[in-house]
Amino acid sequence: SPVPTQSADIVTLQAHILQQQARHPEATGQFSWILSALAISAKMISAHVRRARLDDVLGTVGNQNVQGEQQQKLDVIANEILLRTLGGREGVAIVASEENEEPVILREDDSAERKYCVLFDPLDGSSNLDVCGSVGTIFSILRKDRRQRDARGSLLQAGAEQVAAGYVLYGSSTVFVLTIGLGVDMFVLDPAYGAFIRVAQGLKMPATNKCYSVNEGNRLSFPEGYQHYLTWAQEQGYSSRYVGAMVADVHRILLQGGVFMYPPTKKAPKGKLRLMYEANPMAFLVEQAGGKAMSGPGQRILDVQPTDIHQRVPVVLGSASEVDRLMEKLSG
Ligand code: AHM
Ligand code: MG
Repeated sequence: SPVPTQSADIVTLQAHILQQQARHPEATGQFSWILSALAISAKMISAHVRRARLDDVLGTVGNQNVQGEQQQKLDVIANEILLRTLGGREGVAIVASEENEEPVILREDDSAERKYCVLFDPLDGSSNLDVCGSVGTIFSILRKDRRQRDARGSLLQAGAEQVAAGYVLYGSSTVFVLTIGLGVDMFVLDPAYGAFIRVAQGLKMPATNKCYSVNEGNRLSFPEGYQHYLTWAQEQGYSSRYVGAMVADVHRILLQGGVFMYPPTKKAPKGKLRLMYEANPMAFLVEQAGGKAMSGPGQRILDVQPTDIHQRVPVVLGSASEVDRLMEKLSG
């Protein structure tokens, strides 16, 4: 393809981060380094995801690959990539992963500089890998609370306190979606150049769309209000779309509108999704794109005060009008 002459129009994720940093003269660059660690992690995980099925067959029965190394599951690999890249960044005090029972304290917070906590779900929806389906990485960044000595204590902040959040979708393209509280920006990995290129700024989700995304196999065990909403939506001729990987399902809602939900079920009375690794970062993005994210009537996800870093919450998010309608059905 021809080399574009208007190269000033091409903005990479790195350039975008530097542009944002320049708008904050007081910034030390610590935060920018954290975002760049997430970007390189995304490229590394993407490279592994693209080879997942091949690495499987190239390894032998004893779970060893051709080099005779023990093969690891991709969730473990993704988790280690993030821990390693974030571990090298001065600004990160604590990391917490959906894959680790305990948060990892990287640095004591005794310097004058502000430190951050990074929470992530390294490979969300990883069962999709068996069928070459989409998977993702979700992350959330909080300021380290200096008053808290204990690591869990400094992490237990409501989602409204997030300074940044985003996800990486490993789909037909690798897409990086980010908010630092100034709208939502989207980048696509150019595999030829190895760079994330900005493709959209200030993303706004459509105000409405006749589409819902839910594991409908669980329908009979949803609270009644959800079932009423689904019946109503079907009568209106809504479409149903469900990948079973939150990143892919929320990405569709973000771009096309509609509603995504993971309601309480008999098996999972608080739903399946985790507040700090899945619900909060997605809620921040959705609100920044003009949508809504609720856990129940009157309960904004971002206002939920966490009591445990691994706690679960019911999730309803998407176009404001759809979320409102579902909340009305839930309140009876
Ligand atoms: P995981 O973190 O173990 O991968 O589980 C989270 C995933 C989400 O990506 C997805 O929305 C949900 O589980 C699907 O669950 P279900 O198979 O019950 O519909
Ligand atoms: Mg997950």
